[in-house]
Amino acid sequence: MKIAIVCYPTYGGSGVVATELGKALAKKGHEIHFIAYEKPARLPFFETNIVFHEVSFSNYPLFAFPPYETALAGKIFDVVRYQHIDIVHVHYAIPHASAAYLAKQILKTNGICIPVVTTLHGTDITLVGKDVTFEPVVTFSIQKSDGVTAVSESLRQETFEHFGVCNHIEVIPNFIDFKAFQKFDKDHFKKAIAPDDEPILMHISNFRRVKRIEDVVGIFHLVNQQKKSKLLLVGDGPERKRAEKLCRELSLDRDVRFLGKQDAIGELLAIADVFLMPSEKESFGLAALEAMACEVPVISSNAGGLPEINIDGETGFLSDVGNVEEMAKNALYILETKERMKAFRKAAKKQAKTFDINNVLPLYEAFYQKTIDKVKSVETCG
Ligand code: GMT
Repeated sequence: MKIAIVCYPTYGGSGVVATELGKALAKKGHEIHFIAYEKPARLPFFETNIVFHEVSFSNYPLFAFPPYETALAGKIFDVVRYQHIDIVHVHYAIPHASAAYLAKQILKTNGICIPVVTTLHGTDITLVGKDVTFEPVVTFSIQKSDGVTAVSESLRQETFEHFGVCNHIEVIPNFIDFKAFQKFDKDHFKKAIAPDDEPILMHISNFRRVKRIEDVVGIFHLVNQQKKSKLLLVGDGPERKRAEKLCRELSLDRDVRFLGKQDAIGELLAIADVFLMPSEKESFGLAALEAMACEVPVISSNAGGLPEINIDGETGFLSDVGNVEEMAKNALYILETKERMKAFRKAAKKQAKTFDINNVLPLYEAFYQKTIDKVKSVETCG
């Protein structure tokens, strides 16, 4: 199949899922065309069967806001028409789904029927998409997509509850590539961070408000009072400054390290003992799954799709959003004995295995084929 994938080029979330999906499909022989405003972070310099198309345009002084959606629709049109694409798959509804709809209509006037699949990822539904300005456009473009997928059952339900859509939404969960995420041997690195063999707690995110970084610091503060530990914070974003200030106020700066944006996530997770994800909202929690694949138990909130990944009392623990005391208590419980730690690590990996990319990839391929067949049977173009 020739597949155009529209995504954000960012370090985490939907951009990572889209890139890893495209890379895996390319390895299976599909021809993948990425469309984004920058080369996606996890896209290598060159890979067989992969082409990157940058959405770029010269701005004009009249535009206070560059018309990105129009430029994207134009780029989708161009790629589909001249690369003879079979299906367009957009990740994150805003503004990708509506841009794809516009491109689809233009292509129709050129005699080309292009099927469009939209994957809903999280904040496009649970946060940004609910904004009164975006809501009607999100609803419309979901309804007009030929196929819609959501990354968790929770997100699917929330889409039905908050948007007046009645189309079928297929749940295709996020996935993990065990070649990149497994427990690598990084003992020298662990020693450098925790010379006295202190447990290492880790958090990885884009440091947005929704991630509740202050809770991450709060949990660590309580754990550290009982058991000398280290906290590694990976990623960057708007809340980092506040978190740094909080660490200074709590005199934690010697035990907390901010590592900023990192590429080798699997290698960092190799030295972690507990992963923290106390998010306010989390449609899936890909970073938690990556941690589990690296045998790191997860202390998380019970928001959104997290209970679909993290099994309470087995692969880690779930608590109500904001219950920092309970989260700290649970982290200490896991860390209490080597045997307990081992059991949680084993269960985390076992659960992560159910999201192996080799199980999830065929679900996408089948969904593409079903969508192509549906469009062929109902639309007449050219
Ligand atoms: O808000 C983010 O963390 C980024 C966002 C995205 O779409 O880029 O992440 C969402 O998609 C991820 C991949 O499907 C999910 O693992 C995250 O849970 C989800 N984030 C939220 O729901 C907050």
